[in-house]
Amino acid sequence: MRSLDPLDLYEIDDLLSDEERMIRDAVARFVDEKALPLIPKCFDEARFPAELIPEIADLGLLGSSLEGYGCAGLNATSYGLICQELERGDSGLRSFVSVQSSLCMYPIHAFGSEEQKERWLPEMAAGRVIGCFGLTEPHGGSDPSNMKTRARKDGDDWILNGAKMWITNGNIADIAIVWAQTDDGVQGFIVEKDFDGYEAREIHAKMSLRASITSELYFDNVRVPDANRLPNVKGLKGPLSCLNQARYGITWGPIGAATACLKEALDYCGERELFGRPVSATQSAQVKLADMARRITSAKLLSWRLGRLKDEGKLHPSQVSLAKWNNVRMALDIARECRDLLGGSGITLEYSAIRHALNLESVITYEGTETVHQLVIGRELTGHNAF
Ligand code: TGC
Ligand code: FAD
Repeated sequence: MRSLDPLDLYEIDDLLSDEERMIRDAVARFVDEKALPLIPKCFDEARFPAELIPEIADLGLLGSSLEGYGCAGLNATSYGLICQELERGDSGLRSFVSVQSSLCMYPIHAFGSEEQKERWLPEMAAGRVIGCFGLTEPHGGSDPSNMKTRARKDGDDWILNGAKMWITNGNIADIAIVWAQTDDGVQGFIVEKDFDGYEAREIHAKMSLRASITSELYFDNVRVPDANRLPNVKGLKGPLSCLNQARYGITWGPIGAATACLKEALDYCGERELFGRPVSATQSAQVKLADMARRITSAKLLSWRLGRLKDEGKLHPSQVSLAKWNNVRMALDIARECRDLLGGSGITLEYSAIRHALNLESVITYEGTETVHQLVIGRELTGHNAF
């Protein structure tokens, strides 16, 4: 009987096109050769490896699923595989690309004027302009309809006041896509880093996503020209449709983190001999490892199906919620279990399990907490809004 690849028991590789496999393998090489040698030290020092940005851009990973304006125009599965491989390295790398691509370039592409697209997108695809996305506010991110940041019209300009919290890339961003309440509903503004009254303050002492920058943003009477307002969307569906794009990618990312953990646990338990046999020859280790393979396989099939639905233009936000909930929970549980299988070694940065577990504590909270996604599914099933 042929033996199966322990990291792909269902031969899901065969469901991918040659191009999709080629893209995945190129990102995997970058992660193995360039990112992983840096990441544990960056995590230890709480530093984002900004030196990787030019190569991430050269690989075409910024705005990869957008058409035109220097973007690669890849399909949804390819974008997912990019997220998967980056997060096999570290959730912080995937976060950087998610925010730049899905939360900053996507809204300019989908809702911006032609001038805004031409001004910002090629520079962002080249990694020369970095973006951040300001939706969450200090008083409660799950309920963005209670938005207090406000923009009021003043002649041809807007005056922006308020604060945003937990903003990825905040302190390295050249522009912030800021969502603010106006007399006409929620609107999006491109705030440039040197606008008077705008300030980003880095959040320190994080125990999660340490190789990523997280900031607070402050707006004190910031004057924003109307030319920097995204003209083609009003209402919360603007930011929420950006979240749809990013959450789709996030369903794939944790598959990478979980696969890295499973591989590490298989290697470790195969070599570690206790009571006269390898740990991997014990029933309890095998049950744990088998359960990980089962959950990773299911997660891969969910994301693969989502990718095909997305390319067919049939993706529903509730489908994304189900996969974001399932796949992040899967990876968080697996990372914690692998940490345990590694014994004392599992608490150091020499191995990746604890780093992935700590990172995934953020991933399960951002882009809609686990509870938010459960309630989206509950509403889809029952028709009752339980928020
Ligand atoms: P509701 O107020 O009823 O709807 C407002 C309008 O939005 C539309 N809509 C959507 N459109 C596109 N995609 C979606 N997923 C959408 N969900 C809703 C809706 O149709 C409506 O349109 P219209 O035309 O009728 O006005 O909103 P709701 O009741 O559906 O939403 C409630 C809830 C709780 C699900 C929503 O507020 C929510 O998702 N809250 C969580 C907020 C969140 O996820 N924040 C994330 C911030 S960004 C981030 O975390 C980045 S981390 C990045 C990284 O580092 O990787
Ligand atoms: P809250 O909304 O206050 O939630 C607190 C608790 O209440 C949670 O357990 C939640 O599940 C629960 N809860 C909420 N609603 C209900 C309900 N109806 N019933 C029962 N329980 C409920 N945001 C951005 O805009 N841009 C970014 O780039 C960004 N990057 C981030 C990076 C990191 C590292 C982190 C940690 C967060 C980031 N966020 C970003 C913010 C993130 O989206 C929010 O943290 C998230 O939406 C939750 O908001 P909150 O932290 O205010 O928690």
